Amino acid sequence: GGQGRKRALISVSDKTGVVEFARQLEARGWEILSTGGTYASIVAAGVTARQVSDVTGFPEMLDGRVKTLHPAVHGGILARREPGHLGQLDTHGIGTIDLVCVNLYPFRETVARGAAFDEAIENIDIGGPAMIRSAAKNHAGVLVLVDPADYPVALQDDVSAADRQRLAAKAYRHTSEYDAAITAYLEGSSDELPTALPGTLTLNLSRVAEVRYGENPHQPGAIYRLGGAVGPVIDAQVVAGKPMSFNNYADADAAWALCQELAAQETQAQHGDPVAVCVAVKHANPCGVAVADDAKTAWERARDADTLSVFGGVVALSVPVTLETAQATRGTFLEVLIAPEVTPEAAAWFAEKKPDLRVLVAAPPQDVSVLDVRPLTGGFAVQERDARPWDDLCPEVVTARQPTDQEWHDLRFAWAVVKNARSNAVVLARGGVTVGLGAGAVSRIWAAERAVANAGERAQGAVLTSEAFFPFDDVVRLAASVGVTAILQPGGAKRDPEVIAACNELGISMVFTGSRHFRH
Ligand code: 93A
Repeated sequence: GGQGRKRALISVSDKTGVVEFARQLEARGWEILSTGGTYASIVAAGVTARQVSDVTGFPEMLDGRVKTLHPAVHGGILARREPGHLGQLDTHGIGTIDLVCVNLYPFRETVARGAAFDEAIENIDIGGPAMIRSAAKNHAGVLVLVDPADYPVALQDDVSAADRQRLAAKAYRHTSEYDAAITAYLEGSSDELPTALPGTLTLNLSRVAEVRYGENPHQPGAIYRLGGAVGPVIDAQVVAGKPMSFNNYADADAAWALCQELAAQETQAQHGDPVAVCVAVKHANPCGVAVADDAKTAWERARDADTLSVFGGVVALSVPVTLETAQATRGTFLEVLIAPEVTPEAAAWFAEKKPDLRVLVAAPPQDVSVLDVRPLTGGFAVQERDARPWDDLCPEVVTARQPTDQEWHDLRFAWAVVKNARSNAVVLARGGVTVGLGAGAVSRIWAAERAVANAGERAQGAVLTSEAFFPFDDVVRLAASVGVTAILQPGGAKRDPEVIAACNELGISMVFTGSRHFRH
């Protein structure tokens, strides 16, 4: 029976801290069961242990594919700690297992170092996840450990029910992420294994800049750096103008991110010919975006896209700002201008003519993984930033009419803009310039109405993009009534057939991307 010594089963690929942990368990009177490699390491360090094969009565088989998949193991883990189940264990001579310490074959690591298919498959752990899931199911009676960081918890005299449940939840997260990595590999997206977010984020924050106040004068604020990261805006060089404000940082970051994304996309679309992209942002939303052959034209087009909203805006340019471009900003009140370079003449002109304008030279690009963090009272919601490029999509034309080449170009341009606007968002664009934007609307038709009103006459021949699907055909009908000729949206709504039928009836092209881009 299992009523005597407590028993721990230890089977780990990552052997970090395991010897010390086993030693501590032994000192506390635990019996230790272990699989081949783990057994060898802990016994070599002088800790007493028993082989699992000794308990199952079976040797490890099939090159290790079957080591722990046995009733003597799973019975010992899964039995409820009550007479009925314990009696059955006794009948079969099975002892309870009260602690399961397992981490899995290094599948991700094996794939990441470019191993061959067969080796990747061999690194799919079966017995490990089975034990983890068994122990997590029976966490009322069994401790489950999948992370060396949790070993100390298990050495406490009494582990609380809340801690047991937390460890169980962590265990299922561990196995589900493991399966997600295998799924991604087998689906053929091996170079994009989901870099899952860790269970605990250690945030090393250091203050990089002071601001007078936060979003409003009554709110204290400051700017922090995460770890040792270098950011294009937080580390930008301010070559002219007043100190940056809290809102300036936020808007400049948004403007720069979209500007860089579009510049990369448009340069590729032009087969490597350099292009100039200009993004004007107001309150974190793009208000005018344009691509052109040179900086001055890009700026003028972005400005003229919405002459009203650009007032007090934050502007990013993807190419160096020369005196000529600087002078073209005369007559427009701007808060911030950010570019990869500002010539000395341009900087001098700004300093003299627009002393309040903050002129920033963005810090050179760094390979920083960008987490998207939203404040929650008492914490944060954290996700990877939506950095999906156009090439990731499989756009599908769902209408009789195909978009023209120019429309395709505009759809792709407007797609980059709409996914960088607050949901619900609709963007109208034509000839590489946004002509109407509706962002941050609480219904899709309102976003579309805003964009169409913005565009006025310019909607004629424009394309329309939406970051999420159309629940009804109303946006299509509105778009057609003002002369829009092509629409791009994720698709996937219940009424897609009605939406497509409306396009066909009205002679509009529609492209489905299959990819939603909420940004709240
Ligand atoms: O090949 S398995 O899926 N079959 C099993 O029965 C099994 N039991 C434990 N892999 C199995 N394990 C895994 O072996 C554990 O998850 C752990 O990662 C590894 C430890 O093996 P060793 O102790 O021999 O180094």
